[in-house]
Amino acid sequence: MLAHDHDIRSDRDTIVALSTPPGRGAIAIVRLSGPRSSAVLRRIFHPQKKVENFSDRKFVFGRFAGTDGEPFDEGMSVFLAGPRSYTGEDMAEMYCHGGPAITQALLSAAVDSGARPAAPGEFTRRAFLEGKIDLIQSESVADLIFAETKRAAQAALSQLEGGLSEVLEDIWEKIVEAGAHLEAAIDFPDEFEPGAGPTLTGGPMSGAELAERFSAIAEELRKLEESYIAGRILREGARVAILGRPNAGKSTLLNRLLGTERAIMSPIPGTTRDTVEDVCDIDGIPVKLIDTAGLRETIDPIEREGAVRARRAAVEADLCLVLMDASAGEEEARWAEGELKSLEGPSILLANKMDLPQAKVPESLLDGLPVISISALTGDGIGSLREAIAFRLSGGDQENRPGDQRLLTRERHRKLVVSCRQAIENAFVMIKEDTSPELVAVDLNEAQRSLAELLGRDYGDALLDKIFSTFCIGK
Ligand SMILES: Nc1nc2c(ncn2[C@@H]2O[C@H](COP(=O)(O)OP(=O)(O)OP(=O)(O)O)[C@@H](O)[C@H]2O)c(=O)[nH]1
Ligand SMILES: [Mg+2]
Repeated sequence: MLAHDHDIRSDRDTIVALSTPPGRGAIAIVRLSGPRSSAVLRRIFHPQKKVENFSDRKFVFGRFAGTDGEPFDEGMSVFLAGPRSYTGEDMAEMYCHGGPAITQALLSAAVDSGARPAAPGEFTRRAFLEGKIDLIQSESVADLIFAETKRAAQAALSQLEGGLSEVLEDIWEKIVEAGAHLEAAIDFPDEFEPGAGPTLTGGPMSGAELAERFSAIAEELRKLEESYIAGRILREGARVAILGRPNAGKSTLLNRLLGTERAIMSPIPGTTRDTVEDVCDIDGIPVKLIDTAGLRETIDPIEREGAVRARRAAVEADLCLVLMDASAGEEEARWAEGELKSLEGPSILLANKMDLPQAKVPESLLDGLPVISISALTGDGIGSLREAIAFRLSGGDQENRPGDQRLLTRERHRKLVVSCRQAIENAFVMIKEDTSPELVAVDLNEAQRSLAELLGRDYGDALLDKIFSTFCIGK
């Protein structure tokens, strides 16, 4: 089904929802969208000064009343005529006092006047169906609301403003252009030479030129794919586990990074027995830090279970901080080295307790492995550690900041970019092997189909249900 192939507007319900959080607050906002917005508004809102019609975008002061005419609150209302509104339809916003009894009465009054309660994300779904925003932009509305840090919000905002969509539209155009050249080859097979065939700018491309185009497009798609790790981490947050032997200072480091005394610290080895987690903001990235039990050979069943949990935390982490006590001598350093090598995912080696006079990072270790020297106790080196964590979690790529507009942030995006890239790569191979243009065109169509789904030019109700069900009601 294509987005704009039928008029979905005429027979639409008018929907109503509380757009601010439930509970008590100074003000609550109830929104209406749909063809009867103005009629519903006029039934339940009575302006202090008589206004014939609510003029577009003009705030009016008055009283809210039920269909029985009994007022129950006073406040402001504004009418927003479509298509220049969020949903593209006629809308109204009512600003009442933020108490549950009032908002409930207002919602009931709206329903009694012909509106129906909105489903989660239904306002944004309408904005999408009206062609105000594409699917990626719709998703970014939810990302903005759920953003845990300012940087995550900035990345979502840039997607809402069309940053990622523009990149994808540009790739779409390139595929369409290549397709047109291919069509020319299909229509005029004997003239599949540069300069011949129908009027394409510069004439149809040769097979070699097309192959070059395909490889450039595939490269662009691959870069986008790589951005997914950083994008996902920004949207969902990263898991960072702290690993080390007992007494290395893991809990002290956790507390230092969090800025609170979250975990118990003590000179007794084996203090932490279970994992302890909390969230902090590291250079704009939402990071869940996980303190773990010290790793050592033991017969104590509780400590063993602690170690199992520490290992699990390491496997599930996006980044591991391997902490060694730099004052504990060579053996500790050898342990850290072995640990680091056995970890499969990204990791950072830390030498702790550098404030102690006997602390030393063995030279042999420095040769091969980068190590950051810190004191979890005094806070020395913590700034560099935060930078290193942020750098690793951004995929080592600081280029796109602060907008991060080219980041893929959802698995849905990644999957479709991968299938688009694979189709383009197939096309590349086929053209290199002189396969008939008709077959190459099949792959180009496939590539276009993936992008169409990504941008929401091609969608099914199930896809929309899945995306918008995660939204708040009233958005
Ligand atoms: N001098 C110094 N002492 C530290 C530093 N970091 C931690 N300590 C001390 O080392 C001891 C152990 O610290 P914890 O943070 O409890 O160590 P841990 O790694 O969590 O230990 P377990 O939970 O037993 O595995 C405490 O007495 C801390 O005060 C540091 O940077 N310098
Ligand atoms: Mg501990």
